[in-house]
Amino acid sequence: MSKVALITGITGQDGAYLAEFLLKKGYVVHGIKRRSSMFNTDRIDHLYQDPHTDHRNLILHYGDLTDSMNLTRIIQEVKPDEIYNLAAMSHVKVSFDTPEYTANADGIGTLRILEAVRLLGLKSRIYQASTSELYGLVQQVPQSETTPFYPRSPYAVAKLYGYWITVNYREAYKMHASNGILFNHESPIRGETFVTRKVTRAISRIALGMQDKVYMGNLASKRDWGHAKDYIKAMYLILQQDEPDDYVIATGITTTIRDFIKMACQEVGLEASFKGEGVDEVGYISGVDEKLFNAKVGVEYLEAIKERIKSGNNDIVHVDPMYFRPTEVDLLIGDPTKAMSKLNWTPEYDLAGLVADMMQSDVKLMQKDAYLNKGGYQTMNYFE
Ligand code: NDP
Ligand code: GDR
Repeated sequence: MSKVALITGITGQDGAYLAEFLLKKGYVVHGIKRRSSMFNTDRIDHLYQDPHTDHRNLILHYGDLTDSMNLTRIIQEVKPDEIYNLAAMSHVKVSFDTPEYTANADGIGTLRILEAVRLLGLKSRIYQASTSELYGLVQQVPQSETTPFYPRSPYAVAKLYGYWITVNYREAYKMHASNGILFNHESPIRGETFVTRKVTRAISRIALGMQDKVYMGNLASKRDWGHAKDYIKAMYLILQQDEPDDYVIATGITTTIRDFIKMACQEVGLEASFKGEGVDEVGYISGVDEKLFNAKVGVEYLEAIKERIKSGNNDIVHVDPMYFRPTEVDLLIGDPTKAMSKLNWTPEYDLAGLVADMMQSDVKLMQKDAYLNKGGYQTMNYFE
């Protein structure tokens, strides 16, 4: 008999990778997607199966983490062996604009799932998508399973409730419920308004001459970035353990946003430098490795870039305080020792590999946009 998994947030970055991973392992995968006025299944369309055919192993259900009855009915129908609760309003900055909704979806949403499993008397194992944002204001580094939490956003506070209600249901009702405290993880299908993807999209467009510059927020904050493909494997491993527990998943290496931008530029042969401080800081292209640029971007775009550098019109990054957060998380660096020893988890990608994967994908996407634009078709610009 195939194992049955239910993934909330299946249309998101992690949900899409996890669904593909579990399908390859022979699972029947059920996913909860939200009703939207437009199609919102781009990331899983390659896994889509016609609902009119028999023997599907990927089944989607309409639902929402704010709707208890909906969640309880789906869990009752599906009777999953494993539940991966990945759905969330996951943008830290946006959570300051929508704090109540974030608390409802990210905090109480977790309770709704735990309580549904308990009331239905199921033995489903539950994975809760906890986050390094719980650490917030720096108490100690590197951050491990024993580091105190100090959340710094409505998102992190909601996730704090999700974390502790998961621990509480595990202890109170002996449920197999675990937290993965995942540090930032990215990929070519990362949401476009998170910092890494915003950068890899913008640098690709700048290299292709489709955009002049990009406006960013705090360039000094530091993040421990891994690849989502590695991190979803940890989620799976956590639910395969005999005993439920909580694990930090991280790389142990931290990098500033500024250095991430430099790495993204380097990937396509552009040398980026920064001058100034705070809101006056500016990033500019100071050189080009022509061979690399031609290979990665295209020889037809080289002259324009060289001209920008020569003319001094070479600023590509400006700071706009609109992207600052009312309270920031300055430094994240995780200690994955427990996951490495107990789960036998090891990431395959390092940061350079992640940047290369994202840049390769975004350059290709933007080349397609450039081609469409030339043909007279308007493509989407994201300046958020
Ligand atoms: P995404 O933002 O890419 O995906 C979030 C998913 O949740 C989407 O499928 C979204 O649907 C869905 N969703 C949002 N609100 C609701 C709701 N009210 N009801 C049902 N579904 C909803 O996030 P990631 O894939 O990056 O992250 C997965 C989880 O892991 C999230 O809980 C996130 O907070 C957490 N996390 C992420 C980290 C990261 O670095 N990526 C690190 C640590 C934790 P739709 O597609 O319709 O918007
Ligand atoms: P984060 O990710 O808040 O860590 O949450 P994000 O990529 O949004 O920000 C990381 C850091 O970059 C700084 N920054 C900017 N961020 C955005 N989005 N846009 C900008 O223009 C910009 N400029 C600078 C931010 O201030 C911040 O310091 C992510 C989400 O996936 C959460 O759901 C998850 O829980 C955590 O990672 C771990």
